[in-house]
Amino acid sequence: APPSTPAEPGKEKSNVPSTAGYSALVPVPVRAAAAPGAAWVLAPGTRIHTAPGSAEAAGVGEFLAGLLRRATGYPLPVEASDAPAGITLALEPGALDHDGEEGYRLDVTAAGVAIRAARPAGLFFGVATLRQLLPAAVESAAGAQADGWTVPGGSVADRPRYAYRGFSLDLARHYFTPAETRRFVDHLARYKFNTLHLHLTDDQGWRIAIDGRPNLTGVGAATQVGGGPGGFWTQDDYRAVVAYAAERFVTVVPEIDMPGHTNAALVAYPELGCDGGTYTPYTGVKVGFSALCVDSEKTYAFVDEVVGQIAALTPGPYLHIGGDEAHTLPKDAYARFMARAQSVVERHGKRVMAWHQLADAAPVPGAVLEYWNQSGKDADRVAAAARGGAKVVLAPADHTYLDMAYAGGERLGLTWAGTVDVRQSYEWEPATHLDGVPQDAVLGVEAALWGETVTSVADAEYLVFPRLAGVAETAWSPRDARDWDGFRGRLAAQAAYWDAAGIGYAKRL
Ligand code: TNX
Repeated sequence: APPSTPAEPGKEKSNVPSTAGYSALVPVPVRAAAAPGAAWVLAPGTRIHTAPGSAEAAGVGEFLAGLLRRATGYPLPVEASDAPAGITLALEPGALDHDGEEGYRLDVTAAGVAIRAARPAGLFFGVATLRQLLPAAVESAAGAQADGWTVPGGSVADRPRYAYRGFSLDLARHYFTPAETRRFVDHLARYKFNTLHLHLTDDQGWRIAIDGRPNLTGVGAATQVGGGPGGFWTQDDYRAVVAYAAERFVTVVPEIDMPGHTNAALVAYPELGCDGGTYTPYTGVKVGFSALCVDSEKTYAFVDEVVGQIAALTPGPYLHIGGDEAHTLPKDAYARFMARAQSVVERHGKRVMAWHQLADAAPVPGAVLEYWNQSGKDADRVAAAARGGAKVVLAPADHTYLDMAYAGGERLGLTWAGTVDVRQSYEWEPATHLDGVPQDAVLGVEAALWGETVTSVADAEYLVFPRLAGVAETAWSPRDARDWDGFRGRLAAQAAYWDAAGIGYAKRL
């Protein structure tokens, strides 16, 4: 097969493979090697065979078929079968257990494409790799390319470095619909993320319906930054997003931010505050001014109702209770609240996740702290909590806050943690980022898109791409395989896929 070359403008319809190739995969795999001379061609008669007896493997097969049918127009039947076919998705528990829950093997020979894994999640991540070995038109709608669906020969052996690979979307500052949110799930699926953190509530809006609390959505959802109409999800909307994410091996972590960041809830139910009921909708971008009344039982009845319903809607293990920037509360009041809120989460069967300020209270055993500050600030507090058994997800604002502007003087993005260009978002090391945090306490990495300046999907994609790809590699790839010069080249090869998918991205490297 010809060596992989980037797509040339105007050449999209040629038969020359324009895949990123084995040396341009993002995130860079543990091992990948091209087999020069070998190649396989996806053809109108190609079949997809999936591990017999596994509904999940069949689901991965249908996901792949859906994507390929859309681009090629081929029928691509999915059949439960062990027989080698065009594309095989095989489960080999036992033999491949050492690849872990999410690892996979991919082999492309003239006979076909074989993806093998111990678990269905591994098959899905193998499919993500296959997408990057196909011509970029695989990401586009029907009719984009009639033929020439060549996959270069070679093999990949791969598994993630970190178990938690997340992206956080802020629906509260500017509302995103379920359909818009699903589009971000699609982006996560391209880059082997496995967690979608939804910031569902904040001062500017409450975005999820809670039975028995109609004002949360009737009043609390009707605002957003800048004064727009806001919006909210019904519980069915939320369930549908959770299911859509699950089909892509993405777990939803819902966040109900408290005791601060609660102005929208206070406007809806003023009795949740201590100030006797004078709250007005907030559409600015300040933080830290609101708080629930921490010594009122009404507050804990509310927390129990909300956490109980969100827990029941959420199959994933974590429930994020925020806990950031409750600047109006004395430290002991904050700690009292967080102790009770954590016990509510546990009573409803979920594991506590919170921003790293929880380190100032008493994290329950097994709690996950999400570190967000810049330049290692607060490392000592997080390290103490981690030594006490807390786990840590790293979302350092000066690297993985995708709402930080790329550079000075831009319309989009904040700059409180400085500007974050593509290199800055990529070049940092999770294992040693926070002094004193044991390496085995680091559960993973998260990119966060806060919504203060983000008014549309186009705004969001501009901030997210290309930086999301770098966060993906930070979270997935082996430490030794990562380097900026290599990443730059791999990243450049992704642009053709984003163009084909209609993703608006910032043209920066
Ligand atoms: C800080 S970091 C916040 C958010 C803002 C964000 C903007 C953290 C836990 N809280 O409320 O939206 O900065 O970058």
